[in-house]
Amino acid sequence: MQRIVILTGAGISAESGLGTFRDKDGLWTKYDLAEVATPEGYAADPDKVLGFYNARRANCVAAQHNAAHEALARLQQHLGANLLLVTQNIDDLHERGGAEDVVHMHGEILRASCSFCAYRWSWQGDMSRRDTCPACRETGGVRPDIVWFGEMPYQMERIYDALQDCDLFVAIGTSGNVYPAAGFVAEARQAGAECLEINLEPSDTAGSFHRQILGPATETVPAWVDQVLAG
Ligand code: BJW
Repeated sequence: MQRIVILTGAGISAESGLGTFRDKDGLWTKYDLAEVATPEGYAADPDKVLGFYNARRANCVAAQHNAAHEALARLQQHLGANLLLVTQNIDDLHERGGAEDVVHMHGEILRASCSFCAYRWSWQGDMSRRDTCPACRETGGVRPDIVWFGEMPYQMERIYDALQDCDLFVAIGTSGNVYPAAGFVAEARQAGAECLEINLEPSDTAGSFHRQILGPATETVPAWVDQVLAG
């Protein structure tokens, strides 16, 4: 059975109504990423950052997973440990679509972390500076469990191990702007994997892939999964 690593980005959740970052109406055209997605931005104005993620959390809860999330869950059920599903997305739409083991390399909006003791736990509803960490009991250090610019993404060792060992690397709905995720295609290719990009349009790293499937994820991903499952 072939070993596959799949990396997803904001494009897979776009048709669920969750905005992307760098498209025409993307989040980074409305917000300054240095203000809302860096530890320095959080230190300068925690209320602004918590408010930004409170709104994102509410949007995420209201969104529905789509046919692309469901198709990848179907593939995971078939391939089991031979598929590593890595997402840059902080939403839980892969899980709601039926996926069970998802690597959230940029964290999760439905989790919190403590700036003082690094404890991480599940979180529902709005977050404020008055919240207390259940582990160290300190108040004022609770933040969304999100990987901001300048912070180390989660589970990098597991991801790089899988990239070294896969037959096929597939990037879905990501623009290839943010590292280290943007470098995964080069890692996988160097290790001998076939590299496939599935996106609305060619990404910034399109030239590093062997081939592309272009179109909306809700159409292209289920069709591609059907092809893989048909052998
Ligand atoms: C569709 C579609 C449809 C639309 N169907 N497709 C200089 C050089 C190299 C690196 C650096 C550098 N300076 C700084 C860095 C490092 C920095 C970085 O990469 N900066 C860049 C801006 C250059 N990276 C970091 O700081 C990271 N940490 C790090 O590097 O640690 C050190 C390290 C060293 C060595 C090894 C490992 C680590 C941390 C990055 C954290 C990113 N955080 C964010 C925000 C937090 C989460 C949140 O608020 O939601 O994560 S940024 C934002 O971008 C978010 C996303 O996960 C991430 C990627 O975006 P994505 O998913 O690609 O979305 P878009 O909008 O860009 O693209 C959408 C795509 O979908 C498009 O292509 C559309 O066409 C497509 N699409 N509709 C199919 N219907």
